[in-house]
Formats: sequence, structure tokens, C-alpha cells
Amino acid sequence: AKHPLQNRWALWYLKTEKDKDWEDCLKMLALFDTVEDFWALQNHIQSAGELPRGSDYYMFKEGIRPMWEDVNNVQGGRWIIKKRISKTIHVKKRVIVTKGEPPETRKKNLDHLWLELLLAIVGEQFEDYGEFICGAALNVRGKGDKVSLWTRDATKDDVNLRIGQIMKEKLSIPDSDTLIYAVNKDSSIRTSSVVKPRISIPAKEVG
Ligand code: M7G
Repeated sequence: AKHPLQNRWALWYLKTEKDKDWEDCLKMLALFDTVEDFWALQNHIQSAGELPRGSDYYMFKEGIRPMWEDVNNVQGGRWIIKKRISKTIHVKKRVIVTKGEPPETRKKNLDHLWLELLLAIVGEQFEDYGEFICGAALNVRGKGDKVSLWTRDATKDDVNLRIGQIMKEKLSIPDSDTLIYAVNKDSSIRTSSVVKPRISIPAKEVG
């Protein structure tokens, strides 16, 4: 017999196309609710690091569409892990390497991060807070990839902070990386790509 998961999950894929609405580019690939079907799916699809730029994966609980507008996300927010790629630049005959990870290890690190996050959500690793988890998102971008964990209620700072700490631990994110929690409402009405985080890890000093 297969090993059941506590929830049924949907995997979505998005590749943005010109002259098409964002929502119309979103496609559900599969639904699963057992450990075996999770692995069969993972083994069958392109890994995170293999996806072309401008594409996304979303893994959300069945019945939650992976967008701000869904009733389960409209009051929610997400923990965002931003991955910067280091660049080698030459300034006045000097070689300068910018902050970030080397391009050679990008794929391996992204695959690891995404898989560990999926395992944490489908394996219900968030103590008593599983009901607050909506899903996970992966954005493959030239300017830097993003992995995020979407939660249901952006006003519950204590809950979200604990969820963020567990995520940080499960994904072995170093203390030197800053995690920010962005409110979905703010992302949806933003006029620039910068959204002021509601909370962060490590906590930002006030004043
Ligand atoms: P992104 O793909 O989340 O991140 O948003 P990026 O800025 O790093 O590429 C890019 C654009 O996709 C947004 O400005 C929106 O036009 C669209 N978009 C993204 N999300 C998550 C949503 C969503 O939930 N709903 C709608 N309507 N548009 C979205």
C-alpha cells in the first residue's frame, strides 16, 4: 500500500508568454496525495535548476490557487529566500567578485533548496502550524532565483516567525542570509519591485 500524505497537493507550472495574462500562463501539472506519487512526480519532471528563466513551479494544497487573489492567500504572505548569483567584474584592471553564490553551484543549491522545502511542507514539518501553510513557490529568474513559502495569515507574526525559523533550519539556510516575510496585499499593489517586509529573520533592528 502507498503511504498517504496528510494533505493532497497540486504542482503548477508557469512560463510567462508575451501578450498573455499572467493567470492564463499558469497550468496545473499534477495532483498527488502519497509519498510514492510525490517521488514519481519529482523523478519525472525537470528539476528546479533545469527550468528556463522566467518560469515558476508552485506546489499548493489542493483547492488553493497559487496566486494572491485566492481566498486562502488574500490575507496571507510569504517567506522569501532570494538567491543572488555572484558576478566577476573588472574595474580598473582589478577583479571584483560580487556577493552571491557562484554560477557553477547555482543548480545544485537551487535543487536542494526547492526539494527540501517541498519535503518540509508535504511531510507536515511545521509543528502545530500546518494549517497556516498554503504552499511553496519557485521563481527562476536571471536577476536571482526566489524560493518562497506562502502562509495563510500575514497578521499572525508569532506563527509566521516560527514557520520561518523551522524553514530556515530544515533548509540549512546560513545565519548570514536574511529571510523576509512579505504581505501578499503589498506585493499585489506594488508599483516597484520593492516590498517592505512585515517581519524578517534575523529580526531587523528598530531605530
Ligand atoms: P513574480 O513572478 O512573483 O516575481 O511577479 P518577479 O517580479 O521576480 O518576476 C511578476 C509579475 O507576475 C507580477 O508583477 C504580476 O504581474 C504577476 N504575478 C505574480 N504573482 C505571484 C501573481 C499573482 O498571484 N496574481 C496575479 N494576478 N499576478 C501575479
